[in-house]
Amino acid sequence: MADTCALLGAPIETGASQRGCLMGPASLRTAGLDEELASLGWEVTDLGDVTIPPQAPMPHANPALHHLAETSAWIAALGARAHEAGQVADLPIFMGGDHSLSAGTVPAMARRAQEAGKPLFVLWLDAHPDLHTLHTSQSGNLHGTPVAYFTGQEGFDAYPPLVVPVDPRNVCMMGIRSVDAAERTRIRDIGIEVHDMRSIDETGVLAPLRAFLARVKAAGGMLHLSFDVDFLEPGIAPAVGTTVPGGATFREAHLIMEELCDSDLVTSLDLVELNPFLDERGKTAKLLCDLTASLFGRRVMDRMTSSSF
Ligand code: 5AB
Ligand code: MN
Ligand code: MN
Ligand code: MN
Repeated sequence: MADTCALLGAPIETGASQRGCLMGPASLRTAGLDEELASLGWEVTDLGDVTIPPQAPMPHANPALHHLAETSAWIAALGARAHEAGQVADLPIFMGGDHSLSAGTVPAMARRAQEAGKPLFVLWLDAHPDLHTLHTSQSGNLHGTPVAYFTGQEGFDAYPPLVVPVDPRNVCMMGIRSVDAAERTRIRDIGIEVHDMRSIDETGVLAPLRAFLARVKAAGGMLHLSFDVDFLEPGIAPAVGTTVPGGATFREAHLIMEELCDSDLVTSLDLVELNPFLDERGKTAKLLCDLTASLFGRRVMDRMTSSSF
């Protein structure tokens, strides 16, 4: 397992429908994320929070879009800082902030992988596929757009130019249970691997996860994990603005993290959509810390045999 990690705060909330995600990085720090990872033997560096200057409004053909100028500026600023974080640490952790931040972090990690001569794979744990372009979003909430952007779809003239796109066939989504019509069409057209909650009910999380990890390993790829709080069942993770019933359970989520840890393939992480304004006595922030600890090597018992990896 890699042994240096960096924390980078991305207090962006302009992509979400509700305010509060800007407190996400502070809440994760308060929950003790850095101490937790240090106790597992990681060398942890906190790089602080990214900021942007005030922006003038940016008009767009889709009048529904909210905060386009700010969100685009966040994406540009995060792209640069995320790439730097990926230079100083084996495993940078991007603490959100709403999910539009992945339009900055994922292309930065694709650039980092390209520099290492490797392809980037993305595991997307979310209730939503976040596959809108600026033209198809009906809500106008830009946290619904990052996957369409970083896979190089058209319709993003107002976002920073995309330097290294991610091959949509290298993206695997799990936990999906709320898909808009335009997103449904796009999933089919561009060939993203999607395991919706029905298929998780049928197969469990391990079989599709192991098949995807085998693909990453065979390609010699780097793996970015993007973890949206709404992947989880709302009862165990209430601190998110876009709850959808029927999410992953406590054990399903931990099992994914434990298996990812054993695979030793994860090279960067987004923790997104945590809205501490909606939390219950820090419950969601603590759960995110515990899940991250499982990914970084915390285990209840040592195992005599490792899994398939
Ligand atoms: B999240 C919805 N598809 O476009 C839209 O939380 C939801 O980052 C987007 O996954 C959810 O507004 C974005 C209805
Ligand atoms: Mn999302
Ligand atoms: Mn979501
Ligand atoms: Mn959300």
